[in-house]
Amino acid sequence: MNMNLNQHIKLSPKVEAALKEGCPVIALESTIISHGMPYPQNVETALRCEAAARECGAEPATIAVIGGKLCAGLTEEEIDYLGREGTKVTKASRRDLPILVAKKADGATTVAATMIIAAMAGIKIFATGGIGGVHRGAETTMDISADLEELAHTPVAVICAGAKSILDLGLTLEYLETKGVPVLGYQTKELPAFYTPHSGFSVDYRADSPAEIASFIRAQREMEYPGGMLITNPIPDQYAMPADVINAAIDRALKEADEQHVKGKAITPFLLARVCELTGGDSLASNIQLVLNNVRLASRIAAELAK
Ligand code: PSU
Ligand code: MN
Repeated sequence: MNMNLNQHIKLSPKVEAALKEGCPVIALESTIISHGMPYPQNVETALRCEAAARECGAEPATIAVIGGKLCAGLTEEEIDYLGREGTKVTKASRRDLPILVAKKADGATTVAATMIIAAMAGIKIFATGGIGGVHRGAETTMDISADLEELAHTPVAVICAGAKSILDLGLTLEYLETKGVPVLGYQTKELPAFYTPHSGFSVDYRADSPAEIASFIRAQREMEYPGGMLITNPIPDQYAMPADVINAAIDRALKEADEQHVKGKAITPFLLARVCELTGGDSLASNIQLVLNNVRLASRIAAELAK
């Protein structure tokens, strides 16, 4: 790590020790805490994710920008602060990191920004809920998440539950194909749609075990590919939402966003909050379970990679 970069990065003692010893470490994002879930479930979920990673033998590195430092591994107080502040914290994607560093400010990192900091810290595996993608209507709005570009450039494997149908799933897959990002399904050939295991779209490859996924990641690293990989892990059936209920809520939320002219970085948080309200919290319960499920898979992949 060069000195210029080093001064901006702060690893928690546990993350630093685990990395030094070659023990499994997984990254976790923080926009999901500040902008993805309401308080206090956001903080509870973030702490449960950390505990789940440790139970599976991986050290969790929750990532955020605090006081201008690119942090991998947060204290409970820092997680609580991000959760309480909620959308008052800057939602930080790739473009925001240099500004937050210079201003010594705080930011909750999206999938893109979390990947960047994870790569700087030497963390190869990252678990989250859902990634950003190509929005519906992107052919006129050009609203395509920076998360997709990051997957094309940054060597971190992201475990998610697919993408929500607030996005155009077909165009999201096309974009990833153009950018050369492998998209895997864990024990399935179908792209999961976040709240439900089914989208009707196919992924590129099915992988049946954490060891097999680790072998794909290892090959990608050995070939010195610059980009990452997307591993999609379906929500367990017992926690899935009925498709008609969730689709009705998403359609209504999209219509409201359009009527209220919600744009840019505000749109994903707006849709997530509305879907949660419209389903009376049922979607939040599903969201929490699928994130935990992804953390467990990511930890097992990290353990295989550490062998
Ligand atoms: N999808 C979710 N929950 C989330 C997000 C997406 O189901 O919390 C967050 C992630 O941090 C993701 C970001 O990286 O939203 C994408 O935002 P945008 O579409 O503005 O790039
Ligand atoms: Mn966007």
